Amino acid sequence: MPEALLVIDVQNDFCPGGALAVPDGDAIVPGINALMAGFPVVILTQDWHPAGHSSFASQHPGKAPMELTEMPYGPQVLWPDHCVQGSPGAGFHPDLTIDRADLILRKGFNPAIDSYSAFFENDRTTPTGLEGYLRTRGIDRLTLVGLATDFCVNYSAVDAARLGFATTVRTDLCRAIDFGGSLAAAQTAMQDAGVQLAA
Ligand code: VGL
Ligand code: ZN
Repeated sequence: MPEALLVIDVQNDFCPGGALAVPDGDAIVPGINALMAGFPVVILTQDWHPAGHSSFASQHPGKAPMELTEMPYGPQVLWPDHCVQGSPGAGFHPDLTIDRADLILRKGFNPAIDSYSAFFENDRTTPTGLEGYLRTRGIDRLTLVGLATDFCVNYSAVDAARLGFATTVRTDLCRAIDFGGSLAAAQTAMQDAGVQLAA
């Protein structure tokens, strides 16, 4: 059965100079491009928020970016405005090879719910459709790379493993935001879910 490479959120806003820059986020692009050559299926994800998204601190008076708030679906980190639909920051890093992608999956478009995972929104129940796409194509193994290790890569990998996909994260081709212990927590969560961490 084929294996897919899932490239998470390699977008301008998560790279140096972007609105939610991940340190060294652009350093992984050449390695990801090279890795694509070995996979029969390549899927890209794109964080894709409407302006005024509920995960933006700007929508919560008195709150600053990186503070926590309580949403109907649970705790939510509040972010700087980022990856607004159609903005340059939402675009893929210009050096990322996007032509190899069979599918570009957008997520985070629901104004009321964030979506770190490529499989489920942050209510942990609303599906994005990716599971059905993979299963109907007969894909049962996934390798994940991209940004950020501790948020969208972590949530996507944990969901993938829980759904029964044999899941590997190439940590050398990921970079983390890493605040408040988020990277260590993500590593534990991925290991506990049975995700293979490889470098
Ligand atoms: C991400 C925070 C907010 C990510 C997306 O791609 O890891 N992090 N939106
Ligand atoms: Zn986002």
